[in-house]
Amino acid sequence: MGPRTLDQKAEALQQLNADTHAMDLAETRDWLESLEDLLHSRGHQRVREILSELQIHAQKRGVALPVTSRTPYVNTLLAERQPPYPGNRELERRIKSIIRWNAMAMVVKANRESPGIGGHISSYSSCATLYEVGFNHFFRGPDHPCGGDLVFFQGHASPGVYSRAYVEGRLTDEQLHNFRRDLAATGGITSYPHPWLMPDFLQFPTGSMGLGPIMAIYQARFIRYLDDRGLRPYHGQKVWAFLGDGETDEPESLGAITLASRERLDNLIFVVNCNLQRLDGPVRGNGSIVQELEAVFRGAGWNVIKVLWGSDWDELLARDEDGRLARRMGEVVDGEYQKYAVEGGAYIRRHFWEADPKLAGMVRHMSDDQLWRMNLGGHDPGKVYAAYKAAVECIGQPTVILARTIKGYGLGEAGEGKNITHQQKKLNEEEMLHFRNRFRIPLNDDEVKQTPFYRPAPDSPEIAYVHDRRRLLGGYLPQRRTAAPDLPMPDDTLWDEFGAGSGQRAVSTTMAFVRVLTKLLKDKQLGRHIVPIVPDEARTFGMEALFRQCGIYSHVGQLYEPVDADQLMYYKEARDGQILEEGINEAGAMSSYIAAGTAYANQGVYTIPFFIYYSMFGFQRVGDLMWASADLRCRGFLIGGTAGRTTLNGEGLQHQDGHSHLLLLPIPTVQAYDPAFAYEIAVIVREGLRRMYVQKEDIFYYLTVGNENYIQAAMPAGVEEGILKGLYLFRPGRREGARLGGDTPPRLLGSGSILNEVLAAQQLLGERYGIPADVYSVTSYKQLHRDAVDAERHNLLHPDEPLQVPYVNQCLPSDGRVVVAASDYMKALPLLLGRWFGPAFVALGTDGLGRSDTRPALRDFFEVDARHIVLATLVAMARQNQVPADLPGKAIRDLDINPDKHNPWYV
Ligand SMILES: Cc1ncc(C[n+]2csc(CCOP(=O)(O)OP(=O)(O)O)c2C)c(N)n1
Ligand SMILES: [Mg+2]
Repeated sequence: MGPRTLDQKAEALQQLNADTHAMDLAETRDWLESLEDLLHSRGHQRVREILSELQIHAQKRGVALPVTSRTPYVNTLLAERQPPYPGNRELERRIKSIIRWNAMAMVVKANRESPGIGGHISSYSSCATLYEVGFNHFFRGPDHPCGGDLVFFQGHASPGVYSRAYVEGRLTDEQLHNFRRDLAATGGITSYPHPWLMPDFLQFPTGSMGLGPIMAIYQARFIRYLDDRGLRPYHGQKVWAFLGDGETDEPESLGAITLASRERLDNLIFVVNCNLQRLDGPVRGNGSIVQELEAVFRGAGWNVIKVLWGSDWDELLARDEDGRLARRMGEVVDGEYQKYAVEGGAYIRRHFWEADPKLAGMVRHMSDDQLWRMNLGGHDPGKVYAAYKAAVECIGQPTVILARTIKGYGLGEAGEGKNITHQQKKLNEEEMLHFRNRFRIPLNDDEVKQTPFYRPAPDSPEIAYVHDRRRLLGGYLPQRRTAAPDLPMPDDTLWDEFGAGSGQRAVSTTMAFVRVLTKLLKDKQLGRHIVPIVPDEARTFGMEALFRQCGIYSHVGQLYEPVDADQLMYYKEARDGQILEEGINEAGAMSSYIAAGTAYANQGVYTIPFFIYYSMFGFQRVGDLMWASADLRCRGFLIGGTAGRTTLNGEGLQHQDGHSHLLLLPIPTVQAYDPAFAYEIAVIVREGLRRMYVQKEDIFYYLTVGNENYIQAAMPAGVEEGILKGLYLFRPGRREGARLGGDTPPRLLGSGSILNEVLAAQQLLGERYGIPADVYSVTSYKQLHRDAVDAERHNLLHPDEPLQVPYVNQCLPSDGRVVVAASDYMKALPLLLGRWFGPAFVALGTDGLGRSDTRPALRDFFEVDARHIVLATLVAMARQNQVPADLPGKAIRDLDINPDKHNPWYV
């Protein structure tokens, strides 16, 4: 008989559920016991194999398994396997406290004396242990037999780095006192790491977030490249990148992590300081940044080590047999964790532990204060040491350490864990006393008011320990050294062919450049130091012959037979390949360029990068990396291919670069050129090699090259200096037989392939109007502009001395002759020199969004073709009364120009 009432039915159902539940539990227990047996008898590897088999089987039977690359919210490394700590914990704690004090004092003092000068206290406060364990036990200095590690410190944690150097005796009181006062008479130390401002000290500028991580990845890969190519043997040097959890929001931070795992870069270690906060507030208030990053990195194939809980938690976690505590840890969102740091023990008990009576029971014996003080993994040297040790011992994978910390650790009321903490720059007296007490700094109350820097006596155990540790590890860090063996320059004959011109053959400047590069690569001595870098554009630039000649770098060689193996120019990958083919990835390619261009400082060897890319996707796309390369004192050649808004014709729109020469203007170290002919390229590259690798100037070169084929002229005599300075007379107009303007021949200026339009205009002016015009090639507006403003500045500051005449006016005196400049870049580029070109000056350029069409149509549209150059010349001459006033009007009809045509500036 079945149950009759509703109550009875419910009761029966409950009983059934209870039975099923009990069965489930028993079954789960059985499985777990089997697993335990297996683990015991056969070990980890066998357990992994069985689980993998089970997974495959379940999948075959159609059981959808959740795909997850997250593990529970606990430490990755087991407490019972934690290695013993090799250092003196008590001494290290005292040293770290002193470093914390000075880092804080540096910022507080600076802001007391110069309100608004800025600086950061809370970031270093959170990562002090992460740095100190590294300094005491891991970071190898430059004298280590394995070569010094390269450490990318978080830019705004620099007070901590300075403070350690102060304790080491490498920085003075005075320098600390002048933190963020670069211009102080007695010398200061700079806000963010900067190799120009502290050239013997700082290696990597990390002030712009996201660039450190991506540069670190390519740096680690470049170390492999140098080894594989026999340029510098690898002895275990590591690249450490410290970054903030907020910093991982930047696409550059995570955008290249798959390269690191694909290339098995076990010489790379990321340490993400997961203090759960960025500038404004929580990084993932409603989620978990640690879990998110774990999934991302694990999915990308990295070795992920979570360092979340300090040893205070070990015992509780060991008692957590049913995984309740771990589950609870994983439930709490970051915004709530942040609140625990601020609110204290009673709050933690109520909101964390009492969410589950069994958990509440686990900590009943503990006081609120004890609950609050339970340390996090990133503040526990034992946990951090274990993670670093596992990271440096990891083989075949890069490692990321996700370490939980508290932002503003130790600041107490002044900002520990608070949303305002990032901006905290001042501490009042009470807060300072609290800091002193918390870190037991041996200063009395009166001294604290003065906030002195504190360094124990040279013979103190602390100072002895600091020096001992660094001695064992191979010297102090950070440190920047620039000793590299000199490079042999190619024989002068290498350049000869470029002066001869191309005869009857139409050739583009891109082809000419590739020829220069090919010859350099073949040079017996210099060739191997050259690093060609392309972001999937080698064929675009006609460089495919280099694939075979030099090989494409691949650490594993070529594991397949390429489809074009039977052809001469097949796609050859090789372990000693020279070309870095970075894929469609300008940011990565630029990071490789930086690694190669700074190898003289970071690897003790000169390598010469030639990074060739679509010019549109350079300064515009990865401009901040280009700025960073200047900060880094990087040397090398950037080659902007398919340049010029009308020279790259059909491609149109987002590909057409009419402004890269403007975008680079702010970068002081770039020498920029828009060459028209092969010989100009040869002269510029040759000089670049000389200045960067013989004279050792920390500059770099940018050359735009075009894909328009035309006859490459032979080099006129004596123009080298002009090419380098930015301007020279290429073809004077024929004065004899002139009908107009014979006394005041106009000057026509052209650059890149637009020089051909200028030459055509010269011819038209002569043939149709009897006007002799002189044609100048402007190879660089930037060089001319800098020279002119330098002269102007000199004249301003030295009013009693004879006037310096800028180079542009030495060539083109302001004598009333008309100057018309035509460029394939925006008018603003020639207009830079407007003041020096005099009143009769007209700039023609390619302003506006691109269009796809033929070159003649585009040059008409943008008004930079020969006809428009002629018209501009006539108009300017008419204004100067050098030709009849009605001539321009006639010319408009003659030249078939529509005066009411669309203004290309507007779409
Ligand atoms: C590209 C860039 N954008 C913004 C900033 C300004 N900034 C400096 S520190 C910071 C917050 C950093 O947070 P996080 O990375 O979590 O570091 P934490 O200080 O918490 O360790 C911001 C937004 C910058 N330096 N670079
Ligand atoms: Mg942060």
